[in-house]
Amino acid sequence: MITVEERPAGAFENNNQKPTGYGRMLRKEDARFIRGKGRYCDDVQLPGMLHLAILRSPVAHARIVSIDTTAAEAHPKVKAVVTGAMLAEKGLAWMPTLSNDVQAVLATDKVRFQGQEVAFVVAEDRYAARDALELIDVEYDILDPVVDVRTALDPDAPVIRDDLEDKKDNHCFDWETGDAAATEAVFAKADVVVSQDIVYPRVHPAPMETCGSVADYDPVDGKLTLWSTTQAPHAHRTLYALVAGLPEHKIRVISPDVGGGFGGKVPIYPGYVCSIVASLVTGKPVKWMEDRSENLTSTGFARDYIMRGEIAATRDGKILAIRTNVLADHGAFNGVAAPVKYPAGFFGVFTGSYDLEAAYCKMTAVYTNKAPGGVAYACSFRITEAVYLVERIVNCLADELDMDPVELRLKNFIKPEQFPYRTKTGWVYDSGNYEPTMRKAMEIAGYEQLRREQVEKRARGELMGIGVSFFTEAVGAGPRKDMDILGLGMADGCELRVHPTGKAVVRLSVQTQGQGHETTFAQIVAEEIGIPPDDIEVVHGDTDQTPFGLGTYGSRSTPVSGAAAALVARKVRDKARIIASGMLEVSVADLEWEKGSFHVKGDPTKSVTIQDIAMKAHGAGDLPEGVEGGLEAQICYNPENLTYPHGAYICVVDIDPGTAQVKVRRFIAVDDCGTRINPMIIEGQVHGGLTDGVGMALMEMIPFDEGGNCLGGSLMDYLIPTAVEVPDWETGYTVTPSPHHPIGAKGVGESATVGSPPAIVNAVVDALKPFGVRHADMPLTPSRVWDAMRGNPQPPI
Ligand code: MCN
Ligand code: CUN
Repeated sequence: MITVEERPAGAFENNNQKPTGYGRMLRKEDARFIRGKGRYCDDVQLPGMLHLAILRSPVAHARIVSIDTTAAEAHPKVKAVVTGAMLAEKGLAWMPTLSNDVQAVLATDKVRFQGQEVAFVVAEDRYAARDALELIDVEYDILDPVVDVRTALDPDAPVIRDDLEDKKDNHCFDWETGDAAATEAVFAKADVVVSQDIVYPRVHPAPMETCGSVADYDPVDGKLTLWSTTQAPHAHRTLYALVAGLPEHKIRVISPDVGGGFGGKVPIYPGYVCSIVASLVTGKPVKWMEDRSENLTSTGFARDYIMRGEIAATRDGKILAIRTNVLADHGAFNGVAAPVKYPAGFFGVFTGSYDLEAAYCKMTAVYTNKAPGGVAYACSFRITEAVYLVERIVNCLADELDMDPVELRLKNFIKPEQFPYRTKTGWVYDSGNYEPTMRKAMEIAGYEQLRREQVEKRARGELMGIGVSFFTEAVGAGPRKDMDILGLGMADGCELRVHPTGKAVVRLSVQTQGQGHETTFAQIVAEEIGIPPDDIEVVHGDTDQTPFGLGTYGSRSTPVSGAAAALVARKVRDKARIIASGMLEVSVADLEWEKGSFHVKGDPTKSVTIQDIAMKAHGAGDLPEGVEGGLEAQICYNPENLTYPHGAYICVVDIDPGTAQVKVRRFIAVDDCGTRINPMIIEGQVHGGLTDGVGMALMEMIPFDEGGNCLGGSLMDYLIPTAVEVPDWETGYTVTPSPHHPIGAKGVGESATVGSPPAIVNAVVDALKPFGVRHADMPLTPSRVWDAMRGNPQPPI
């Protein structure tokens, strides 16, 4: 990998040493992962554990006439067979989703998507459970499916959600933001208006580990322990308390090592609830683990937006307004989109990084007979779609004005002195300094040289394209006054205990799925308190062991929990200072902190280390008056605002004119996530996100046939990128700290997934300019690029 970056000040004491705070440091958790010692949900084995398999609907839309479970029940290894009707008797057939919708745990009346949960079998082993599924006889009365989102609202379209009272059509929700009239007025006076239909196809997070759970209900003490592949253990626990009616303190949710989440493990899936029910019914621990095709066909999908983007500008390239109309496919149930007040997630930041006069968005979300959509997938809650829209439409404008796409962006960026910047849709960007980030990307890319190379290649008939994108994200949901999930405010707790020997344990409410929290959170605490990161244990993913908080998604861990970790460490340091003043017999004001120790001002020889203080705090002997023993603190952090990282991406592609195959030759990513805790982990996050972007731009899409059959149910049909399809990433960075975050850090986990697809598509469209191509939709597979070259770029849906 090629990395262009200076070493941040203070990152290393010297090259051979580990950082005592921020800086490059190998991931602590990797010691167990690379030795095969990770402990995932499927590794949980309990005595007497049974196995659960789910019978799924083979059709997209049908009334359930009857279910006969007799043969399955007679299977010698089967312990229980449960249907929706049986759950309905206990009031458990439906569950609330995290987006204020309801979803069937097991279908009772109708099935609403192919792959929907219809019944489950609990058996002695996984194979018997699967075999017994085939013995269940379900009679379906097939109904017409609603597959095409464009016709879902037609008056004669079958109503999918007739379970909802008064539901007469397939409307999921309507949402608008910005000022329609003001935007119309600006459009009316603009010299240039460009509009473009843009599709963001349905894709799947496809994590390496599928979803699953092990439920263990102990009828004696009434306690339920649930190991589950969740990104948000505390929020899930509260929901289980609400759904199952179990007291919350008797539920323990453990999210062990998670093999990738990417947003797909935020929702509560029926399977989790089924395993709980199964354990309640059998009195035994019960494991449910999806197979790959179940994961690909029935867990949450992402994107699926059909957007019309319109942009108004002056002839000399001042962008005046952006308007968009979106048709959103949410599938049969609205799983999770974002905090409850934001039905369309944070799509509201579709105004991008530009200073506009007006903006307006109207969205119509509909139900279709597909698996629940709207799930977050490395998206910062729909910012992926917003960034794609604005970065494509700005490129279309550059085309129309015959202006260089970088020049157009530079001309319209929000200026550094305008921050905090309130967008025309009401978001307040905390900080940003866009031009240096853009210039850095151009410098790494050798932008001018690339353009010259392109001219030469074009003259020879070669297809080379250069694509640019610039994004601003909104991550770190969010201020609890504005944001909640089912009434739970989006704050996060953190606890820090320093043991007598000076080693520490920090307990988080967020849950890593590969982001390296066990390392970076130790580094945050280390930076504040001077205990080496290796001496700080990070505990997370267990509701019995960690304070309440809403979990990891929307790149919120660093913005919210990271802030909590820094502040809790400062609290401990404040206490340590008082104890140190007693030890050194000076007043608190006469002490100076130098990472890891306090010394008397003017006399560095008189000092005590944090380890000395920890022993003193727990030891015999007097402490300063009013100081309780121990060295620990806890906090619940409620962010003041979101953080707004940004980045400039440049992609270079070559297209084979004979096969229409796109090759990403170079990709330059300059990210600004404020203060950088561990640059190596940040780069890893960026590399992963860029790879995701290549997948979405060039190969990934989950299509459905007319009958509503999912055509992307295996990794043979749903292509995901490998090392072969991606270039050596070239990364760089700038640092614009967040003014309201205690250490100035912004999130970065989703930045590259958000920012890369438009850069790649812009590059492909740029390469196809000689064919008069103005736009082509993802995924830009060879056949779609071939069609584009022949002037026939049809939308993928
Ligand atoms: N980091 C840092 N300095 C910063 C910002 C972040 O060193 N200024 C570090 C963090 O401390 C953390 C990592 O980078 O170790 C990502 O931090 P952050 O941006 O806060 O994101 P989260 O930890 O909240 O992770 C969530 C984000 C999301 S929403 C998706 S989706 C995604 C992603 O992370 N899923 C992932 N990255 C993933 N990476 C892996 N391996 N697996 C997933 O499922
Ligand atoms: Cu948008 S996917 Mo991540 O928020 O878990």
